[in-house]
Amino acid sequence: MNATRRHWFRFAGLGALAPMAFWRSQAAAQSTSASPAAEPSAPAGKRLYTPVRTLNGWTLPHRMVNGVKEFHLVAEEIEHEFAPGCRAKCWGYNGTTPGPTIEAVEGDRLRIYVTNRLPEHTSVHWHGLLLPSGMDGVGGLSQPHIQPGETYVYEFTLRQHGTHMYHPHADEMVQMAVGMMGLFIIHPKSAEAHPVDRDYALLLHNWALHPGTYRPDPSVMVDFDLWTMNSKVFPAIEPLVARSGERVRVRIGNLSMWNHPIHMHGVQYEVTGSDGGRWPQRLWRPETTEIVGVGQARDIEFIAVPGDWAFHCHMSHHTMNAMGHEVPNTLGVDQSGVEAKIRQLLPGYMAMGEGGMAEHQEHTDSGHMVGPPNTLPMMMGKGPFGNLEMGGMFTVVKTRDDLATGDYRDPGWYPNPPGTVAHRVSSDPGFGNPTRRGPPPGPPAELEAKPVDHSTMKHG
Ligand SMILES: [Cu+2]
Repeated sequence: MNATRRHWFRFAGLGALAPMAFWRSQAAAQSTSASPAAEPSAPAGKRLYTPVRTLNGWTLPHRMVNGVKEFHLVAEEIEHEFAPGCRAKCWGYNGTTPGPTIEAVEGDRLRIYVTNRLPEHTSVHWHGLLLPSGMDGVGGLSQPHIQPGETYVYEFTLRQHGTHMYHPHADEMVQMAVGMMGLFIIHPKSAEAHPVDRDYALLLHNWALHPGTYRPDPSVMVDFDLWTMNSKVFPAIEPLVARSGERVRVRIGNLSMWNHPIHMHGVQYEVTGSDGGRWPQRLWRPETTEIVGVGQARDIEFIAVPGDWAFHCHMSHHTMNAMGHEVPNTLGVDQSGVEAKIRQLLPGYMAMGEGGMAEHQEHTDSGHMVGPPNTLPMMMGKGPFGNLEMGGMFTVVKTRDDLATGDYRDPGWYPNPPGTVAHRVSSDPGFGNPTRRGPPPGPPAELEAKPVDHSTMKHG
């Protein structure tokens, strides 16, 4: 058997894991969500703070009992949808992953009941909070584990403000890998200087939901295939909506296994806080990308400017959904002679990647590329000008001039003022006289793109 032949078998053996081979697009509609999206009530009269808005998520209601704010978390197995077409059995709190956001004010006395409806023991660690040692939630160290069926109570006074998180400190590798985490936002006890008009919160995570499977794999250490904001992937992540001129804060926590450089287009945001609270203004610094490290929280703030602005992790694989690995690199390889031969071994094989991977979304969206069940295509999402070719940790900041205070509804795509959109001036590859280095370019014919007519393609 020659080397090429072995190459094919290697490809065939990988079967459905090949990145270019087999994904069928499921409904790739922008911004749909099955999770409960509690509407934080608009500030009624004079409020000390703007309630936090957990994208695709919700805030846990509390009740006041003799001056104590009581919350009740239930750790339990849930069914979760990452985006239409991909669901999994996960573990979370009160029906969702991430669990509901706990929101309170510095100085509050809190009583938090935790009921364990999981098949194994758990605990809750209040990540970043200053509290008595016995309330810190490390199973075996600071308290006995909460056994299945049991309810424990935590009680402490909030002595700080900032962006915090909660998660189990019991069988952590498994329990966090399958979704157990939430945000814990504490507002300062007095009104902030430079108050924010919108206060968004995101929790970053990664998942190993192998193609065709239904349970996230907790044993994976680096090679994840779903990269989520609040346990959703693009295009199911809600947009961050704002009115032009509003001050917007985005609180970002990271309980994944990777650091995430969070990049925003259109503004220089300022990094203004963390789980250390809102920093003194002399420590704020302008950035357009901020690494949110594992276990860290970062707050960014900006004054919203009109437009549709990408907001995403800058690790390019973190803005993709499931993909294959260790497959041959076909970039620049003429596959026209081999596709039919490979199909004898692997029915339905499609030669792809010769000129890049952008055509992947065309293949999946047109429906003739069939993938494993319950597995999202690597690239998804439609914009006003075509495919977005994104997945994972990607969403859009949508700023408009005419939104009402507290209106978080998706305003649709940005109506660009006339004359402000990049546009074609030529279809001739030899256009103009650009300064360049290297040998003279080949004749224009070599640069000709080969269009793919997906309406007539038949595969397999
Ligand atoms: Cu990332």
